[in-house]
Amino acid sequence: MSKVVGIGASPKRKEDLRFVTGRGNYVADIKRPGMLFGAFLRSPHAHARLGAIDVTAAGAMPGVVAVYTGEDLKADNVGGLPVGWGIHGKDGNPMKEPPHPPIAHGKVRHVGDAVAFVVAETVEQARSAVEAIDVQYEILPAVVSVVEALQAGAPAVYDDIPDNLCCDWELGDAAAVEAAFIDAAHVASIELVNNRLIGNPMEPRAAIGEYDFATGQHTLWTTSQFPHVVRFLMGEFVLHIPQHKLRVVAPDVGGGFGVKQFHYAEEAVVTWAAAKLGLPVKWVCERSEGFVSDAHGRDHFTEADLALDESGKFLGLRVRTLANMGGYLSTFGPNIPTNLYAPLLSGVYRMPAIHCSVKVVFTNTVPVDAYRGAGRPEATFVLERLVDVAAIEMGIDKRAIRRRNMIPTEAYPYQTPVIVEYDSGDPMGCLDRAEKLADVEGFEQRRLESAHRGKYRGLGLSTYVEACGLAPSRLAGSLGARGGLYESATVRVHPTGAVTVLIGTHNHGQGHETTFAQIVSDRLGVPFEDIDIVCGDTAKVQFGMGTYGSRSLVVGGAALSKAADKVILKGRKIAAHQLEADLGDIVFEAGEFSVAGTDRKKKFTEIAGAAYVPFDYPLETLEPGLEEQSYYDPVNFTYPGGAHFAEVEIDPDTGTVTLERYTAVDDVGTIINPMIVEGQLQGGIAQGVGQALFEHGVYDESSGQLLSGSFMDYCMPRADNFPAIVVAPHSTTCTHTPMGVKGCGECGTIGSPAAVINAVVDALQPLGITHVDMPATPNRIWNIIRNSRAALAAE
Ligand code: MCN
Repeated sequence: MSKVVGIGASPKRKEDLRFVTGRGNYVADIKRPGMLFGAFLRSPHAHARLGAIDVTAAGAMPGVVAVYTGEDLKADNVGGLPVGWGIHGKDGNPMKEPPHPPIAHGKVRHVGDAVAFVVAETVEQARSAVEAIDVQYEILPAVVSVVEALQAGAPAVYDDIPDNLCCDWELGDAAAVEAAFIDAAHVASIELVNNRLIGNPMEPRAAIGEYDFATGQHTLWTTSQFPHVVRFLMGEFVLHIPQHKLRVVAPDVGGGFGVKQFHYAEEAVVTWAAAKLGLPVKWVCERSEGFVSDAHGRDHFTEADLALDESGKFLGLRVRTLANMGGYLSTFGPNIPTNLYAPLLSGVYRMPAIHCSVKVVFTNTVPVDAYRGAGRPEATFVLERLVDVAAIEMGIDKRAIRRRNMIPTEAYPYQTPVIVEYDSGDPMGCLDRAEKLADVEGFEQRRLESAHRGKYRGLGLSTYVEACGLAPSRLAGSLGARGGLYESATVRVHPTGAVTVLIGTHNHGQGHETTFAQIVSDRLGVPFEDIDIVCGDTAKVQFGMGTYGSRSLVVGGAALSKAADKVILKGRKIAAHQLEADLGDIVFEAGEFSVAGTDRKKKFTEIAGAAYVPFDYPLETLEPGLEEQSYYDPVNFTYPGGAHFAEVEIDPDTGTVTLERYTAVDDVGTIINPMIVEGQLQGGIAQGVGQALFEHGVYDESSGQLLSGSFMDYCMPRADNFPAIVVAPHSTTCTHTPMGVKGCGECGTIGSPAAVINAVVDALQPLGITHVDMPATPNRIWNIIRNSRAALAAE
């Protein structure tokens, strides 16, 4: 039976029936009449000058329709891939922004850089022909590490940027921080690596281009988190197609995790080639190809110092980070290690002074951009590792030092020294609840039991705060964004009262079809089954900014809520006319418009019908129809936060770290769907644990080859790596979002890496260890144990 399903309920996800019954519609599933298939030749070298490219043999192979190189695109005036965010250095100069051709010309800058594109009748023919292209490479020395790239004499990724420095950026008050360090009773220091990650969503990227000569209309089907932004960037800057002549469709997308949040070369190449050939052209990424062509994440080297007084109170934080951008600037690359990183360094603490400098650096690696959490896990990792180091060095309990510095809930709104003002939160409450759920009291007993079996056991804690819900446009603009960051929603009420929502966000696993339907059901009293959520097609949906930065609910949901408000207001006007009452006397509740204090009422369905059959209708003052639209630009970020405990056991004989327990208490504001939020948190935690224990994008230092370029070498976490994860809410209400909601999509990845590594270090603390870099693989841990035992024996 159809019924209203409101906020706070956990119905089954609307979208899951088609997924679990194999009826999803992914780009790879789409077939167009006469469709051709494309394959890319990708550079096997990390850094090389391109000489002659002989495509004669490839072009003559069976089924081959065309072979294109970077020179062909250049000759046709195809532009470079634009960057969506421009930052400025501490000297006031803009970042270096070299061109990023969709297919390389002149030079290749990383293994996997596109060199040519073959179009053939079958994908096998296209792939065979790729092998027959003869390229003259003049191999150049490559540099893959950020530290090396800044050394004098390092190979220059760009001839005109000899120091490889894209931007030398800073935030905060350097003088205040220096003064804090002069007064400090103790300074804790750390040097750490935030390891490179490769997203690997379950569905690899794919794109189909099509051109209709009759209408001059181009269509791109793509695995994207933000089809409207792709339409804008590709149409305006790369292919010079007017917006109304370009349709971008992102149908079902099998996970993005940030990786599908950029405008990629392949999208432009298939769209361009389809128009050249007059036939649709499809490209589907192979898994191994994805390893060297999907944007990577993280890859920082950081030195940081924390100044404390004798009681363990924080006085100041100094952070120096080198951030790897790879061989080209990806769409949001420069924004991630700067604006999404430094403003989060205060965490949930009163930190009187912060200064963060970030050198953003080119190397001969795959471009680096946002990956779930994007900058915020990196900031949390620096801070929460440093707090543990300070606690160990000063002999203060790790929970006590945090409590001593936490922002009390009554101090909100809280202005940090690094731009952001937290509107609400209760970090102490989160920690209290997490401590209980994690049975911290029982830990000592569990440690003894592990020791009894010859194992080391450790307990790690990380608190965190996140800025999400990107973003207040004006603030983002002042920080270098090259576009607004509002969101849009249309509520289309049909004559029967059923509703179609057109929303500018994109659902690729987060359950929007369910949670957004819950919002509408709750607000309009419309049965859950009678509501459809439509996204991902620029021909259907008004301009929207898409899904990333855990923005869909707090920005998109807010637009939806406001559009629903407008529907209610119009409905009240119709009801006032029909019930012959003043507008002020009409109340809307539980799907009914009634005259306050009377039993005179009209159902939502009756009003919807009247809007489209306006016989008894105030036509003099009101247009027929019931469809409302809203664009919502947030006034601030939302600031979810929480406390995560990880408990690990280490086998000293093998170095294997086993995650024994994981407890997360998170403040995500009002919760629309508890089941979906729990799933988001669990998924995020699994990804964060993956970073902490398993995953690492490793490059060979001299050749620039990606050594972990397949699932044989890149270790994704698996279900049997996890205990049952305990997730519990501790919510405070966001003061500025319409429903009091905060984002939740990235929280798990933010708290977990530091919690796990803090647990690993805790287990190894008796050996004198104060830091372990990620990932804490058996090899790394075994070596640490062996070396520290040897050092202890030598003392
Ligand atoms: N939600 C809720 N109550 C809250 C907060 C959120 O019920 N207080 C619900 C939302 O309505 C939505 C889901 O939880 O259904 C996530 O909401 P939100 O925090 O708004 O995040 P987004 O929907 O914007 O998703 C983006 C975020 C990011 S940035 C990455 S990366 C990520 C993630 O979500 N990628 C994912 N979660 C993912 N989950 C899956 N399955 N696949 C991905 O690629």
